[in-house]
Amino acid sequence: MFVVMSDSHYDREVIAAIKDKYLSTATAIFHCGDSELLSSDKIWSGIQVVAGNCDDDTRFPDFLLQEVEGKRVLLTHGHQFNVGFGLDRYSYFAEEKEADIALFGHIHRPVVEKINHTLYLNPGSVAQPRGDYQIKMYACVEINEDLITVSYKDLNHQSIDGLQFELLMR
Ligand SMILES: [Mn+2]
Repeated sequence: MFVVMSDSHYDREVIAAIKDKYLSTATAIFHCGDSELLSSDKIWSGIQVVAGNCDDDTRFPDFLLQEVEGKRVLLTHGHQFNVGFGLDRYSYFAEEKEADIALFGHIHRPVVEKINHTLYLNPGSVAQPRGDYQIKMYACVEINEDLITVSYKDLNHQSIDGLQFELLMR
């Protein structure tokens, strides 16, 4: 199981709380950018993080590609691919990188969408939710060979109704 959060926008405590809960059990913890913290902050030890459009610190990477539980996981904020207008541009990049799972943030809304052989996942925002779900949230991803389970959680770590997904990836 790995954990994905995004768009914490200065809320350092929420990152610390999620990290404390999962650091010893998760295979990875991802943050999709717009933390507005420094890249040198100790909070990032044990967390993979990328640059968001609101991050002033230019030392965050624009994207990361990491193998987790046998899957190629791509991490980026998404603003550079205009994800607010759909996943077309991001999907070109993700397919070029041969990503199995492509994470992104920026829109502050939960998204789970399979396009071709790649799963696109936005964990929502842990600080400033927008859209239909006005809930601060993050996502837990479980991999069982071809079956991927995505469970969105609120900040009490409870599963959110309507935001539980099982996807068969082939
Ligand atoms: Mn943001």
